[in-house]
Amino acid sequence: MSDTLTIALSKGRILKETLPLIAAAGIEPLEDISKSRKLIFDTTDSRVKLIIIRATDVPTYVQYGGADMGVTGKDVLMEHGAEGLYEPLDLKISQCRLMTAAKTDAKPVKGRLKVATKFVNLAKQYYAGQGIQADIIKLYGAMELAPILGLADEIVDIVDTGNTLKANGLEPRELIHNISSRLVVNRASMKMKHHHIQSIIDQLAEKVR
Ligand code: PRT
Ligand code: MG
Repeated sequence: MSDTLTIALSKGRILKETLPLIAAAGIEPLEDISKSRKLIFDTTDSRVKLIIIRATDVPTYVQYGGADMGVTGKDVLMEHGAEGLYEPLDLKISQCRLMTAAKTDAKPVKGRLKVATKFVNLAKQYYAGQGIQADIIKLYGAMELAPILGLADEIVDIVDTGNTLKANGLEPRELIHNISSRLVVNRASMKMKHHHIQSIIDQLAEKVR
């Protein structure tokens, strides 16, 4: 147990870009992750296991030591709070922007602003920082629908090309944060397994550069 290292990877779009990075550190899953229903994978490094979980669960697994290290989006880390996690490396993958967006024909809002988002904490911080009175409505997906159906005046969401907003009659407004995926490490693991973890960080950093 103590000489094996568990790395939590985000399934979905981040995974594809993470696998070539960890391969450069000599870590490759022994079977095709996309063709398996397993959640834990042995790798070409007998001391390293991969777990494949939702991006939003990565900070929690790493924080409680279920995994020693993990990869997830900065948006997820900031929304979670990421208390007790080291964030030693920007992997510069899955880059995107956290933005506000509204209908292209939206009229200025009088009174409190209604904002739909899955990033409730980040949205609260952002509007408070702007001195804007906002009621935040939590959604789990398809935020773009909220302004169209009159649920909200604005959304806070991830934007990459902007095509999704455009296809739904919305436009990006204010940039809140630039986002990329980060390597995170459990604090106790960083002490107990320092040599192993540091060598992986160094190899990833070399590949990112
Ligand atoms: O889908 P699920 O609910 O399981 O989880 P998830 O949506 O968090 O996972 P996933 O794999 O979709 O995204 C994980 C992480 O990828 C995010 O936390 C970001 O850090 C990063 N990322 C990078 C993105 C995008 N690019 C992105 N374009 N996450 C989401 N999108 C979505 C966005 O929400 C919007 O619906 O793509 C759409 C916008 O794309 P454009 O190109 O049309 O602007
Ligand atoms: Mg998604």
